[in-house]
Amino acid sequence: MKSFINVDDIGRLDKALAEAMEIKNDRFKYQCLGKNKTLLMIFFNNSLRTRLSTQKAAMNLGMNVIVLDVNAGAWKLETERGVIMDGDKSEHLLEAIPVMGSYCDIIGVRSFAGLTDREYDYAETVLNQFIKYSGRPVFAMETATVHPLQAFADLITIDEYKTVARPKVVLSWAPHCRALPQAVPNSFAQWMNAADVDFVITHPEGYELDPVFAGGARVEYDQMKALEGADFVYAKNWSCPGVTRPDDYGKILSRDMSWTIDRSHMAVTNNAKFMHCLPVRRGLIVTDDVIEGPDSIVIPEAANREISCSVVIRRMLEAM
Ligand code: AN0
Ligand code: CP
Repeated sequence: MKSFINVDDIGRLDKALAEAMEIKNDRFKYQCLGKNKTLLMIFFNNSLRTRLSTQKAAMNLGMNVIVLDVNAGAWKLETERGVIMDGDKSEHLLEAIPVMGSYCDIIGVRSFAGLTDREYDYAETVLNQFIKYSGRPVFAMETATVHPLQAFADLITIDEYKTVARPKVVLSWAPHCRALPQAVPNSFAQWMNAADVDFVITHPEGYELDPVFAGGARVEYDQMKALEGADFVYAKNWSCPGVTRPDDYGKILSRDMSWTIDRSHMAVTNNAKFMHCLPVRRGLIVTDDVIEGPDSIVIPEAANREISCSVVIRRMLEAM
């Protein structure tokens, strides 16, 4: 595997899930595979889970790991071409990328959407420059439009916790005080569309996800109706994807607190499990009692990030 961005990159999901279980049962089974190989993780944005789980996965596979927080000590990087660099940015990404590639064997990139220029974000400009100029296999650790390590971990978690062969999975928008990217819901929709589940998305008008990711999924604008009989409730906020309202790309369109997942929402489900990628703001996305309740699986969900990442890095190492 040369890059890990979309669900297609992982191939058959049943095979990927079997590999995930194999690694979960013996995390150090392939600890010789990464000997003398180096993973470089590059963060343009904050992280807790991705940083720790990716490092752990690489260490399980015997790799060395280097982490670069671009905003904490590195030269400020220019990402646009054709600019006169007389501002605060000392180095261009187009030199920095091949230099970084020369010190490692695999690169993970976290680079969120700027949420001001839809075309720039949805072209995955930064990620594609890493793919083009690093000379290394590259995986997304949440980029402008995707978070595949999260979606894969979510799929593993749903597979572990499902009580029926084809569970009903509901992705529900929920309110938030800041404009957030669409990467998590995009990837979750893409992976759920590929998985054997009954998938429904619910959100207020204007929050329609890009059909490249969500195409084919059922959208139900009545949140309570969508949640009826759900086996999994996957809550997430995202800002306007600019699909039905191009001028509002990246904006907050609704602060409707009736969308916050509380006990009354969970009551209409089929004893659904509650999921969220974390970090989550209580009182906005979900109430304390729901996230602390017996049906909340956010912690095992986060723990599965180590597993999804192990499968991905293992595949990349084996392809070298
Ligand atoms: C990010 C987001 O919504 O994309 C990261 C989630 C994994 N969340 C925040 O910025 C709070
Ligand atoms: N879920 C997730 O990617 O969390 P972090 O932003 O903490 O890495």
